[in-house]
Amino acid sequence: MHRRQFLATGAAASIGGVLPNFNFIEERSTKDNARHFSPILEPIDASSGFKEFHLFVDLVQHEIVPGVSIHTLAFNGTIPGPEIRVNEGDRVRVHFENRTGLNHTIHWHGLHVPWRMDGVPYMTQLPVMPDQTFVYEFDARPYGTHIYHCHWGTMLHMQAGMYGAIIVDPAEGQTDPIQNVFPYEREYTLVYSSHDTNFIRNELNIMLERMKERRFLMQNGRFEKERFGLFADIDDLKSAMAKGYHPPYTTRRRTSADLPDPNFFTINGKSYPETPRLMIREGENIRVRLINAGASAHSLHLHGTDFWVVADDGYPLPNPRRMNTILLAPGKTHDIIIPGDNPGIWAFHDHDTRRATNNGVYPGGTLTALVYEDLPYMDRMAMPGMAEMQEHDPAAQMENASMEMDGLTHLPFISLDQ
Ligand SMILES: [Cu+2]
Repeated sequence: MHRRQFLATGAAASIGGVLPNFNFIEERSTKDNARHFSPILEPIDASSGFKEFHLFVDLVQHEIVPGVSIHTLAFNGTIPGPEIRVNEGDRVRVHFENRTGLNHTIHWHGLHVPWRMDGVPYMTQLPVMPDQTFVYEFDARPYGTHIYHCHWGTMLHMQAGMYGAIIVDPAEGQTDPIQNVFPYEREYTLVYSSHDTNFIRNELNIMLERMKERRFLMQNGRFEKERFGLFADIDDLKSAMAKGYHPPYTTRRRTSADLPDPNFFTINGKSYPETPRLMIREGENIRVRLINAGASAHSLHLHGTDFWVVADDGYPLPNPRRMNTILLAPGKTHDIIIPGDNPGIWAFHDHDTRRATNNGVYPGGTLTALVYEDLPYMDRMAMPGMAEMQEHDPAAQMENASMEMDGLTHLPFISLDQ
């Protein structure tokens, strides 16, 4: 038997189950880890007096974890969409181009934009239809961590991937109110979401077919608003019903089997083991912006220390609160400060453990870790319990021996190479 094969068999045997499993924090340098965060969107033009950005939506193939890719919707080709950073008071212009066969809008969640820029279809604007570009224009306010997302068919479009972070920094020349209280140099944005991959695939196919039909009928002057559920007001609906129109909720009932039942839980579009890590050094504070762009709540717990909750929906809290578990409800943002006061490698995970799985299999989901970059090499390599395990478990002993032959002394840990 090949050594690698033996190693895999040994690992499965030692957990006593039939499920293939893995448990590791892979080797990842700080530089590699940086790739697990969204790039910041570059303005296209600053000469107009506006900070102008270009966002587009297209169908993409997105990998959640190795072996699981979905065909879905994304802003600028990535999930989440790129991070937009502006300063308070900036005049902002976003050219939003629809490259798909579906309708979309953008809602600026937490920002106080003019109402016609709020992105709610048929309430504040018409949907941005296939091949159209819509220009959103607003002043960036208030300060803080916010979200942008599609507001058309949100049950599908948001979990499909149409969300991102929009962060309003203090006005140019002003210092950050949180920086004033908790000096920090590094910050991380973690955007949480949950996805039902079957629901996304089925609904996207249905919607694309429906839009094809709608476009065909419109082009041929045979578009009937009833067929697409478009009514001017409640009387319009009632008169259509008097003529035989049945609203879909009267003819069928969707059960939990038809509604989204998420099987993947992501941070920045990826599930464990591909989740971003929080890198820290002893003595420093890091700022972490937690955003929930999904429809599941996350009860996030940090091992090893407490963090300070410093902002709620973007607003700096006058009295920061110290805790180790925070409920991140759908649509919420919280900023936390983690002090580097207990060197180690510490789990940071959802305490609703169903959300620490991939397709129901643990470990996975939003599991991640706070990792000290300056942890001494020997501390990282010496795994407590390893010696005892070798003494009493012949399988583990053999497994470890074969790992040594492969040039590994112990289970793979995080590499601290810069
Ligand atoms: Cu959309």
